[in-house]
Amino acid sequence: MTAIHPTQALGQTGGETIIGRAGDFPPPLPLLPIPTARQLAWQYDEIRLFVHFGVNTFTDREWGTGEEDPAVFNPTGLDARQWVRTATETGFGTIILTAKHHDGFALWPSRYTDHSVVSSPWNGGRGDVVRELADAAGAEGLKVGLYLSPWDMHEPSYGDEAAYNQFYLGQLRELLTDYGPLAEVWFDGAKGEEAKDMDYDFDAYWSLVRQLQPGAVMFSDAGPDVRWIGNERGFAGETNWSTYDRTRVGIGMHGIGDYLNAGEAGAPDWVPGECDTSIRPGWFYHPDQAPKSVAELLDIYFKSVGRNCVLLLNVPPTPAGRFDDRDVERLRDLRAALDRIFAVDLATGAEARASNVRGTHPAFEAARVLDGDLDTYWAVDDGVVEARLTLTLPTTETFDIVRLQEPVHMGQRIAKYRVEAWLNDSWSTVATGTTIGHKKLDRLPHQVSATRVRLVIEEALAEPLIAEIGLYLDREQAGE
Ligand code: FUL
Repeated sequence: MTAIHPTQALGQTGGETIIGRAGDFPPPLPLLPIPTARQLAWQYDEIRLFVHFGVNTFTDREWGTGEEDPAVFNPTGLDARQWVRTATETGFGTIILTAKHHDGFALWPSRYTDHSVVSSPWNGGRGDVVRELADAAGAEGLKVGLYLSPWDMHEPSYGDEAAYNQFYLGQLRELLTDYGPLAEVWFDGAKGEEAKDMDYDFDAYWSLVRQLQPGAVMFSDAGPDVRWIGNERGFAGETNWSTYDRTRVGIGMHGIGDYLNAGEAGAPDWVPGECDTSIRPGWFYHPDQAPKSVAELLDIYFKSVGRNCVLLLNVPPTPAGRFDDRDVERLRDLRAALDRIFAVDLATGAEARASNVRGTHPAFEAARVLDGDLDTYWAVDDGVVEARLTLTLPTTETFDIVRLQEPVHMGQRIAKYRVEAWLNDSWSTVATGTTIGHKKLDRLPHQVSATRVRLVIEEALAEPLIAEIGLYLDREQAGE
């Protein structure tokens, strides 16, 4: 059977919406590299919760020494269910625990060391924090991730490459096999100046994770699945490509912060950024520290999730083993603020028209940016890179936030855009930007009241695709 171009079949010439068989016109080619299924699941989580807990919680330190007496680890009211409830209530999809930090103290009863919960008075040496978390999270449908520090100040074999790598792989296998499915494994790159010189066998570590937990993304400076964003403030670059060249980075390498922060356009590896930061100044709990304000946390959200990243926000349990009430309150307030800001999408009900629609086909029409579905998108004809999409709102609306989303399952494409509003009989630029990726949130310096808003794509690595556009008013910022 001869394929008929749907435009011919439907006698369509203009950019109007047409009724046709969506399957007749295939999607454009993806722009490689594209994310794996586990990377997409990670990206759609948007926010993950980090938990730093261990001997440092009891010694009031950020980095331990490796010489801590395990007896210091004695939480009086450890309540992993409270961590999990807080996470689910406030919108986190995954919780990641430091199963072992640099001091080497294992929060689970590892067979390969007695520097662990078995030597602590907690639960008479029969406790297992990783188990408590896995059970509590499993009951609530929250995903779990684990952090196993390669740098280990306690382990005597550290410095002997073969022996330590075997030890580390032994511990890693325990975590990968004994606690159910893991969504993320965190490989930290920190190593003290005084630490013995040795190379970690990351190829072996990563291969073991793939073999035993194929659904887990692995985090490090060098990926392989998600990369450190280059700072601990939680800020991605304004330009943030999910692609970079893994051969240009090494774990713990100095001088790569800017590269990690921005990624690289057109680079060969899909390794999107994760923004890790803490709700408090430290990663571990310190009684004299306080949580950041909602305004600070919102700023972090807009500069992480709103810049094509996943935000990994740390909340440190107290020595009792619970989240501090002030931190829980702050997370609830953050959730309430986000819900308030994004409750009403002012673009709802708008009419969408584009300068070009792929094959003038409904599957790719402009209105796809308003259908709430990240899998569908507005697309242009092959060879078209510059394009415009105009939204005519049902009535004049006032907004100060613009949400743009690319369907990243097709690759990341857009390199430069502007958003314009029809004001006083002409188009005025209200926002400019470079990359978009999974989600770009532009906070406008002023409120804009307009009936027509348009997105102008100025540069793209391939035909641009847009999955979603939204407009919001942050009433609090607006002083209402
Ligand atoms: C760093 C570590 O040295 C900090 O203690 C913390 O765990 C942070 C998330 O990563 O590299």
